[in-house]
Amino acid sequence: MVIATYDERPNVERLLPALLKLHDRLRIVVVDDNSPDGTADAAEEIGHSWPDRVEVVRRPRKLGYGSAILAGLTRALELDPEPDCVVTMDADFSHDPQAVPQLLAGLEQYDLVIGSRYVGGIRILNWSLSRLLLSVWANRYVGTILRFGIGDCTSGFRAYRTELLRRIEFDRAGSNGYACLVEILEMATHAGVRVLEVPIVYEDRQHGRSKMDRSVIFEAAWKPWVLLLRRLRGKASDS
Ligand SMILES: Nc1nc2c(ncn2[C@@H]2O[C@H](COP(=O)(O)OP(=O)(O)OP(=O)(O)O)[C@@H](O)[C@H]2O)c(=O)[nH]1
Ligand SMILES: [Mg+2]
Repeated sequence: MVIATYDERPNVERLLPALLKLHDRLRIVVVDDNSPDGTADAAEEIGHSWPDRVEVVRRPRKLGYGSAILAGLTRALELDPEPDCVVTMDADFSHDPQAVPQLLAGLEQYDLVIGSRYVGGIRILNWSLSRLLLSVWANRYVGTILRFGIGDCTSGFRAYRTELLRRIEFDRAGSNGYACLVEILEMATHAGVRVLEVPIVYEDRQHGRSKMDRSVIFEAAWKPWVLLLRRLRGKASDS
C-alpha cells in the first residue's frame, strides 16, 4: 500500500490498523511531507505495534500529492521481499479500506485496477455540488482529450501489478499533483495494459482539510495536452 499524507493524523491513526488487519502480508508505505500535526510520528508509532509492516518516508516539506505517490511507489518496489502488487489510496477514508480486497481480486486478470467513482453512475457521498461538478468535468476533460475510454481517470484508488509499474517506468512521470494519475494512465495504456474499473463509493473526508489548490488544478488543465502532444509525436516518429 502507498499512502500520501499531509496533516492526516486522526485519519492515519484509524486507517493504518484497519488496513493492517486486512491481510498479514500487507505492508504500508506512508509518504509524509513534514505534516505539522505529526502524522509521520503517528504512523511510525503504529508501525512499532506492527513490526516490519509500516514504513514512513519523510520528506522535508509539502512537495505535492503526485510526487508523494511516485516516491511511495519507488519505495514500495524496493521492499524485500518485492510485492506482487501495489495499491495506492488516500488517507482520509474517502477510499474505503474494505474495498481493497476487491481491487486486488481484479489484478488476477488485469494489470491495473481502478476504484472508479463514475463507472455505471456517480457514487460520491457528501460532496458539495461545485466539488462534484469540478471532478465530473475534470474527468470528462481528460477523457475528451486523451480518449482512454475510462470513466474515472483521476481516481487515486488503484491497484497496480508490480510488473506493470516496472515495465512502464512509472518514475518518468513528472507531475506534482493529481495530473500524475493521468500521466501514469497514459503510460499504461500506451503499453497496452489491461485496465479494469471497479465501482467504489467515494465519501467526502470527515476529518482534516482538503489540500487541493490552484497550482494543482492548473497543472491538471495543461498536462493532458502535453501528454497528447507526446503521444502524437511518438506516433509520428514510429511511422
Ligand atoms: N505527502 C503529501 N500528501 C499529500 C499532499 N497533498 C495531498 N496529500 C494527501 O493525498 C491524499 C489526497 O489529498 P486530499 O486533500 O484528500 O485531496 P482530495 O481528496 O482531492 O480533497 P478532499 O476532497 O478535501 O479530500 C490525502 O491522503 C492527502 O493527505 C502533499 O503535498 N504531500
Ligand atoms: Mg480526500
